[in-house]
Amino acid sequence: VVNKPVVISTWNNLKANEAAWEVLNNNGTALDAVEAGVKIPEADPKDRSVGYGGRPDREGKVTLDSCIMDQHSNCGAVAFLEHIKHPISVARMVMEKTPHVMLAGEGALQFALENGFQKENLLTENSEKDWKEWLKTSEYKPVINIENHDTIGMVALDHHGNLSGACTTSGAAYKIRGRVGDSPIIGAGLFVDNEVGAAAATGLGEAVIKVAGTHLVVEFMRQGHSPEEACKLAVERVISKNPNYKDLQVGFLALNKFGEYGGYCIHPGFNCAVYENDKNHIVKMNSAVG
Ligand code: SD4
Repeated sequence: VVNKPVVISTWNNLKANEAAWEVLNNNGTALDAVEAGVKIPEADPKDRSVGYGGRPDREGKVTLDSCIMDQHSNCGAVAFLEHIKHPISVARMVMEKTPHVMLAGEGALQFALENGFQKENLLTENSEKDWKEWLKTSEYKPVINIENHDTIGMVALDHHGNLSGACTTSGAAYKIRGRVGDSPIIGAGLFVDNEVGAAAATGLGEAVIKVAGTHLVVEFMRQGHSPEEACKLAVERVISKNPNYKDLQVGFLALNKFGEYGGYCIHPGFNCAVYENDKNHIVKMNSAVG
């Protein structure tokens, strides 16, 4: 069986999809594809929610959360990692070179440095300027504003019929130092089961963690639901467990074994970038509210 590859990622990450597609098109693995894909926004200073250029915590420090999962259910993650431009590659190294799944904070940094990653300053002038502006009021409230969400979650299906996924973010802007969101947590920000499908989440991480969001999406697909239905059911679960759901955004995307995909969100405004049949395009996802 020759499978048609598909890549889907959160928000407007067409360029990330291109990098992933190049890997898939050359008969590469979904694992290599998702790593190559999410490295694009990680290195882009204009992407203010991922890697280099990401918005800092309330103390002005950029801290990163990432995870990766392959078709064998191997997974690796880093949380609260500083100074490393490509946390996804550190997460992959944790998966492949250690007996562990997750490394956090200083230990994650030490591991990265010992394995050839360079220490870099990730706070750009623009992000520093915005942070100083924010300090004037120091008001922290989660916003449903679309611009504040461009974490990348990406899942892919390769020619071999295998699924993998990656998720990487600088997390919530101006968060309390040490805060870890859903993005590096397997089953929350990302989940892959090669027998069924894969899912990624974006939005307010705390709301996603509460329902083990992406694991839930994959389990709904296992029960026979389409990717969009599975995401919708998971969004309804988020809503039922968060009385303040009107003040927060969560979006899920999903891809099943057959290459079918879909997504769903609480508020309008969540879209995904999909690369399929040599076409890279933006797909608007349906929402529960409005
Ligand atoms: C977090 N889920 O750290 C991430 C943020 C996000 O688009 O997705 N932003 O809670």
